[in-house]
This record gives sequence, structure tokens and C-alpha cells, in this order.
Amino acid sequence: MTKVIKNGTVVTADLTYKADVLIEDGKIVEIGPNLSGDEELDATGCYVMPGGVDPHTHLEMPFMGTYSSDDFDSGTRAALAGGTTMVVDFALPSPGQGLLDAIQMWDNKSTRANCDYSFHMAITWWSEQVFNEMETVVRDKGINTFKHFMAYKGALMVNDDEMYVSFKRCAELGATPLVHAENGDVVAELQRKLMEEGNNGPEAHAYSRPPEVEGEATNRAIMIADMAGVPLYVVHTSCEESHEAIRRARTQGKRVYGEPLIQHLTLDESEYFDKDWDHAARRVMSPPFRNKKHQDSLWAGLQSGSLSVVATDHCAFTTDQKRYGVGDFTKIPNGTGGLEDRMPMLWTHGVETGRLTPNEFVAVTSTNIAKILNCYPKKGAILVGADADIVVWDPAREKTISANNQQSAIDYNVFEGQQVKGLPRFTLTRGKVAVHDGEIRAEEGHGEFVMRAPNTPVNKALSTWKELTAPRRVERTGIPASGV
Ligand code: DUC
Ligand code: ZN
Ligand code: ZN
Ligand code: ZN
Repeated sequence: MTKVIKNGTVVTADLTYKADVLIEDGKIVEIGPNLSGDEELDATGCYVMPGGVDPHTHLEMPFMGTYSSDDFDSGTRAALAGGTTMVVDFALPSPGQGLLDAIQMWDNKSTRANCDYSFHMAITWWSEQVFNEMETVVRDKGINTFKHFMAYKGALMVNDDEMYVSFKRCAELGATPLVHAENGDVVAELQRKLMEEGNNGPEAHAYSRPPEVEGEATNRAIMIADMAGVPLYVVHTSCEESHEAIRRARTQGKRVYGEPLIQHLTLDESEYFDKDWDHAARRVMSPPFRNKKHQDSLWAGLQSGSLSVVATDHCAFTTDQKRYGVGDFTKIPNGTGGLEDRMPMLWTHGVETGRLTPNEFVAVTSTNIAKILNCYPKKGAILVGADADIVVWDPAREKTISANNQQSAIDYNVFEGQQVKGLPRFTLTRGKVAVHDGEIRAEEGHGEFVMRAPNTPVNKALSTWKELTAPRRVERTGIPASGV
């Protein structure tokens, strides 16, 4: 049984051309003119692009006293509805829990996925067990990325010494460290002071996490990664201070990648001020939304290539869950949705406005991250042999975003009322049509885990600094015993 996508324009990260795409057994088997197959999908007027890869989701994650409300079923349905065909979720051990144990938990939840997926491993505490299990995670579990929270003090945060030894372990194993870059000590102090002064509403969340805490942590992580000799991936880069650090590192030859979120690109801090409690609390995430200066910086980074990927950090909580934080903003579960809306919002505000070309859109939604995560060209490509994870993108199709017709399980949408232009006509996951003109035909359990091998050779950073190790200790002779 073959399928052919006919009469479309293939758009990849580097090429645009007219061709049909033939699919068999979930893979692309031929690309060229006048192909035929058992079933035809009409792509007239559409772009045929690699399906989106969202490298940053939190599905059914235990967090801040509750669980994020989209699971691997609703979350991946939302992904497919918006043209995303692979998600990378964070397997998150609670402090004290083994890494392999946490992976088992995520394996159990992810059997419900409608599209392919992979995991990052979070390092939420440090011990010899963690050090040892990291090797099994990379060699046997197909996970080559380790996330470090520099914030969430007293919960998920790791200290600099732990981060440094973990980064060195990543270097040994051919893995890439990820950081949530915010100075958790300073955030905790700002939270304490705001609460003490009676600022307990959701707007105080933004005041407790200014751009400076993100810029400081990003700079620190970049320096530590350089000392450890590893590349670094900075998740949810939201401000100029952090972007500036990444830009500078890249011009120095360091392999540092920045990931703005669609929320930070299109929503700003006014969402927190002079708004009712629910409105503002629904938009509480870390880092918080910023002002226009920071948004312009993020767009510029995508245009110039100093920022590499657009993600969502999809971590959805219902209004009832958000209300855990009434009277204390530090207890509002942090997170917003975005999986269904990332690609249409980026097309509307990026391509339709002329900020990004369609090829750049493919690069930042799919191809760049597939390369960084070492699953290219299985994912992120329209090439013979690649998985048929494809979005047939209709640039003329429009809709108004609303919680009333979304796949996500929550009762609101942070993009409510936004008009988007550019939507999938078809979304295919390994050759299976999961979406056609807004009709969802996804299949729970269709998704498969994507193994990601270590990157060899390990990237070496430019630092000339070398650790002084015991065997190299210099024996000095002839120094006067009493000094000079
Ligand atoms: N930020 C959020 O807003 N939610 C999940 C975790 C995170 O870092
Ligand atoms: Zn984070
Ligand atoms: Zn996150
Ligand atoms: Zn149709």
C-alpha cells in the first residue's frame, strides 16, 4: 500500500521545488515529478514540509504539587493537529529517584502517544548512582541529552558543582547538557521579599524572575560548559540578556544553542498587569513573558541564526490547578500550553510578516533540532529513506484559536482569539494521515520511541583551561623551607 502526495511544493530547510512524494511502509521512498501510488493526497497550493519537532514538552509531569494536565494522548494529538510530528519530553526523576526508574515511568505513560517521541533525561540531584546510570541512559536507552534546572531551589535545582561534574560526564559520554537558565537563589530571595511586602498576585511572578536572573545563569552555564568541553543547549531563551550570552559564545566558536518559545515570541508581559487573577495566572510560566525589546531580540536571533529552534515548553494546567496559588504566587503551577499552536503562530507572525522565509521556518521548527538531537535525517527531512513525518501546509487556511476547539485537555488557551493564517491540510505520522483539514484521525499508541545515539566525536569547546589533576602535580625542589 503506497501513498503519494501530489502537486505540492516541497519546502525543506534549504530547498524549495515542485515534486510529488511517494510513501511506503512509513518512509519516503521516492521524490520526483508525476509519481503515482495506491492513495493520493492532493497538495495543490500547499507546501510539503518535514513535520515539526517540538523538543520541549512536559506531559503528565508531576510538578508543583500536581500533574500537568495534558498526557501523551491529548498532548500528541494537539501536536499533530498543529503540524508537529515528534515531541521530546523530559523524564524527570524526583530527587533521590534513580534515572532508570524515571525512564520506566515515562515509558509507561508514553505508550499512549499518537506521534513519535523521544526523551531528555533530567538531572535533579547528584550521586554516584546518577553518575553511573548516566552511562546506561546514553548507551542503552537512546537518550543523549541531560537537562539541568538552575532554578526551582529546594526542588529540582542543581548547584554549580553538580552541574560541572554532570557536564563533564556528558562530555565523556557524547551527550549534550541542557539548562533551564535562571539564578534560582536570586529568584528565591525575590519571591520571599515580594511575599513579605504583600505582593502575592500573579504579576509578582514576573517581578521575581527579571531578565537579569536569566542572563546571569546563561552566562554561567556557558562558561561551565566550556570548562567541561561540551556543547550547551539553553531551553526557553526569553530575553536579550540570555540571547546576548549565546550570541557571544557562538561568535567565539562555542557550540551553544538557544531555544525561544512561541509564547515569548508572540505574547508579552502586559498579560500579567491590570488583568483579572485567572487571566494572569494562566500565563504564569518560567521564564515569564517579557516586553517588546526582548521579543525583537528573539526574532532577530531567529533571522540571523544566533537562535536555533522554536519550541513550546508545553506544560498545561487547568484554571483550577492554577488556583492553588491564590494568595501565594509562588504556588501557581508554572506552565502554559502551545503544542497545537506553535507552527500556525510562527507561520502567521514569522512567515506572513516577512520575518522568516518558509525555509527558515522549516529549519527552526524541525530540521535544526533534529540535527542537534541526533535524529536527522530520520526526522526533520524530506529525503528518500526518511520517516514520512510530513505536514502538507496550506498557507491560505485560516482559523481563530480557541479553547473550544483545541485538543489540549485544559479549559483555556493563552492564544485565545488570535487569528492564524497557515495550517496543516494533512499531517502524516510515519505515513499515516493523522489530520485532514482539521479533522483528527490520530491513533492512540501509534507513536514510537526514537532512539538517539551519542554524538561522536564529542564537541570540544575552545577553552584552553585544563583541570590540574593529581598525577600531574609538580614536585618543586630547592625552595627555601621558610620562604624568602
Ligand atoms: N517552566 C515552566 O513554566 N513550566 C515547566 C517547567 C519550567 O521550567
Ligand atoms: Zn524550564
Ligand atoms: Zn520545560
Ligand atoms: Zn482535503
